[in-house]
Amino acid sequence: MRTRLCELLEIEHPIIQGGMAWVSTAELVAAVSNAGGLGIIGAGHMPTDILREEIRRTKELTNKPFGVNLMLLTPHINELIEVTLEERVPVITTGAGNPGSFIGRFKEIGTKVIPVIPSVALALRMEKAGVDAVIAEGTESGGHVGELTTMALVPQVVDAVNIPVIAAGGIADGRGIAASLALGASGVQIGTRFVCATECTVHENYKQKVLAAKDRDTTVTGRTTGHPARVIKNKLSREFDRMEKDGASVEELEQFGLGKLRLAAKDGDMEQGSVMAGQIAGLVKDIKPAAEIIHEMVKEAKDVIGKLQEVVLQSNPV
Ligand code: TUI
Repeated sequence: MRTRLCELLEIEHPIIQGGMAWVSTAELVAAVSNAGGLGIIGAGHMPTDILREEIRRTKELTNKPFGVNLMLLTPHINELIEVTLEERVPVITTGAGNPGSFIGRFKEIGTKVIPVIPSVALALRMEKAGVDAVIAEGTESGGHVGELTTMALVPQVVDAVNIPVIAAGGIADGRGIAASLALGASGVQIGTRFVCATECTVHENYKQKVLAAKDRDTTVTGRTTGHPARVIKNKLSREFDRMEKDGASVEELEQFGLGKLRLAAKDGDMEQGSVMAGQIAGLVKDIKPAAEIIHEMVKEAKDVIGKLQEVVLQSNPV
């Protein structure tokens, strides 16, 4: 299954592992890249020296391309950008903002730049600014989310731009990959499924919470802050809802949210921590090595596309 995205990124399968702060560290990233996908370190609010270590550890564990996700709401984002430039990371993805001001510096050293975009307007601006591809991420995703669904966003972005489009949000198996290709995407970004990869170093409680989640178990908190995030419902999300209903200020809500993702991902606190996951969590049923996840998804996608071709061949000519 080779697409334009595989040529661009020099990878075997058109599958990017979503960069997840506190969740996607060197072990998972290298496992995904070694299996022919593109692993991505989630920089999040990481201290700069830790990000450098993660990058170097990834380089030790794989000689395949990999990436770093830069979360643009991070207070020390400029320092994280410098480290990523110094380490000459092959690919960067960006989230939660517009990377316009620093695209050129990465392009100059040959780093591929792939922003997450929640709308056609931003996709067009990014294409003009010279990015290599865009990730069209629907509101089904875990973490920081936009308004549009993957099903509505992807084909509209595909029609608007001439660069490869990567579909994200609500994809966790081969059916999702086949559907994304049908919408015109050149590849997919998958986060939640990889939380339950053997190599993922997130706290075991987090993996179990994703495994136990059913279809309606996620919710979006923080809409009033302008930075809505999809999480698995728990004590923290109910408390957040209550504060928002009671008219808490943006500052109060942001202060309350500080450190909560780390609390879930590192300390395993499933009640007071922020357990970010996508709506597709209900489809994740087991923990297995990243390579198995990838190979099964690719096989399933090919089978699904084959079956669809049979449906077409068996139907009467119109
Ligand atoms: O970034 C993500 N997912 C994330 S970030 C995160 S950590 C976090 N910290 C504090 C508050 C909220 C989250 C957990 N998960 N996904 C990529 C993404 N980017 N989704 C939506 C967007 C986005 C939104 C607006 C990208 C660009 C954008 O542009 C606005 C503008 O500046 O024009």
